[in-house]
Amino acid sequence: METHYPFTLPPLPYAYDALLPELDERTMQFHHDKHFAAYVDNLNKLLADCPEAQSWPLERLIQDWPRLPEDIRQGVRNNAGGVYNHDLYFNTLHPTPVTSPGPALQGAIDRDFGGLQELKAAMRTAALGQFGSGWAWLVSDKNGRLSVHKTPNQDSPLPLLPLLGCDVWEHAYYLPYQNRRGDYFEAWWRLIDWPQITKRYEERTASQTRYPNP
Ligand code: MN3
Repeated sequence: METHYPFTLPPLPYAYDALLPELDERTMQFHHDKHFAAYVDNLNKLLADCPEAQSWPLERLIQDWPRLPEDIRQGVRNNAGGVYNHDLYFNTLHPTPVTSPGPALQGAIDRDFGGLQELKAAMRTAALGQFGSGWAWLVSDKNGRLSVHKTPNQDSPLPLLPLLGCDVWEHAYYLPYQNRRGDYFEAWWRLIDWPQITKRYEERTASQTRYPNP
């Protein structure tokens, strides 16, 4: 992912049918090629006439959108969030996932939740409890302490670092699961790329210089 404008759509890191049977090819095509692509295109259009924000990293756009001109503020909030969230979402799923975190992350999960099944229960509560469109998140603070959150729309938990995000917009699951968000959550959980999440966590705890540090 580019660090600033102009943003381009990263390719899906696996085949469209690679996540079957949990997520089908058509869902992945629409989710990546239409929804994710639209967030990238819309963000670029909004920033095209705003030179002062073209050098801003994506993470700054997500956090400092209230400083932008009023006519693009809400659009940047929605679409910068959409770009960041979907980049994370597709990169934290895997066709043949390793189902357990590495030692550093597992230790933090045990400390902060009591275990992986307790983390899963907290994520499920957040995912199913988000009214309407939004996300459930596993995040790390700057000291490596973990917590679970939910956000509406494409809002981000930044500056808390998102390690893992469950997209609960209907476009993420409606074709295969219709109204059964809980079934989608269980399928999504089976696809989590724990080595990738562990790497993200270790980078976070190794370096506390990430912008902007809470
Ligand atoms: Mn989505």
